[in-house]
Amino acid sequence: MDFPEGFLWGASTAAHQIEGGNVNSDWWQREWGHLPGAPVETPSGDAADSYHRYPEDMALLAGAGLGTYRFSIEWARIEPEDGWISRAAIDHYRRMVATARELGLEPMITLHHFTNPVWFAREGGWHADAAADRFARYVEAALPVLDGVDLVCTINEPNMVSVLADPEVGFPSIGLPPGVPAVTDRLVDAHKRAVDIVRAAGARAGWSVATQAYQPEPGAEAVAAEYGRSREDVFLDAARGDDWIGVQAYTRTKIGADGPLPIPDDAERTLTGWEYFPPAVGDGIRNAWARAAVPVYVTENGMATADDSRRIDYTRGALEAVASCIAEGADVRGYLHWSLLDNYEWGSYRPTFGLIAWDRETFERRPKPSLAWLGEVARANALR
Ligand code: IFM
Repeated sequence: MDFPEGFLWGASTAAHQIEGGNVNSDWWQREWGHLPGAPVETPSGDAADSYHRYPEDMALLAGAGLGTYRFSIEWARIEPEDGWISRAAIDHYRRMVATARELGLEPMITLHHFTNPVWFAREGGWHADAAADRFARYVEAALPVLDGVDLVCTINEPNMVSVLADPEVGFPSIGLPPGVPAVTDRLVDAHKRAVDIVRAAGARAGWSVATQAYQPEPGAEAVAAEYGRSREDVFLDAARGDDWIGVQAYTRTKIGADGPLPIPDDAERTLTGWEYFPPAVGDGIRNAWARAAVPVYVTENGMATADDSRRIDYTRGALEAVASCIAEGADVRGYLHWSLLDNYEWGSYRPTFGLIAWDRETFERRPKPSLAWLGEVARANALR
């Protein structure tokens, strides 16, 4: 199974999940009970200390044979107070881009990955009328980081951001709450404004959507279509005219006459409680390609497991689905695995998604066999 020439291979991360010490973000403040929200099992703390150790992390990625690193820059570090821009934080992320380039990695930058500055949250977060203005101002301020960067993701999983705009909502293991319509509209507006800003700076802009593979039981087609509309399709439709769309797929959700169905008892589950279903990425690509009709990048895909050989099985299955979509005519241009490192899974460190583990005391990196395996696939640009 050969992949198209120029296909991008890599891995993704998000700042709050690996950097550590992201004290000015709303998530940190929630983790410690300083902002309202559902209690977490473990606060993020130092995370993987990738804020300091990113050169080593990037070197491991590049050394394995993977060519693209998607990472996010942290709004709460760049603009820790309303209207005040930290030049040091901008310089930090510029150094990350430079380091990626020195290592031969293509950096893909995400501008927003779930977390907001505390001051933004206190203003009402994405519920506030001024939210899109505030975000546009931040994107303008972050432009020096994007110098020479080709692919920029404005907002990661806006469908999850809309759901998480209600701080009491946690990540469900089945289905998804419908999101907040006014927040969804504001996110679309913020995205479109960010696309204009990013494009004017010379990069290609898109956003990445959590695709859930809503699969109807016979007779439940209309229910599934309605279920997916506000939770996924509205965000894919909004990507029409963008430079690309990101698909982030992990599992499927079966939909019956009354909505999402429980995962059967005999189905294999991952450490997040999701059904093991590698072809989910194919459903996501097909829906994204049909609706957005722009080049598709798989910007996240992977599995939380302590069994790394199962991670390889999962990824092989997912790549077979990617290859099928390409054979069917979808313009898929890259595959970025979630995640480069075991990371903070929004409340706990238990679900391990990483190609690389690390010691919780010393931060010593321990690459897993799956990193070398995916690197070999990337070098061959083929699945053998
Ligand atoms: O860890 C998350 C990531 O932040 C967004 N996409 C899904 C991943 C796994 O839950």
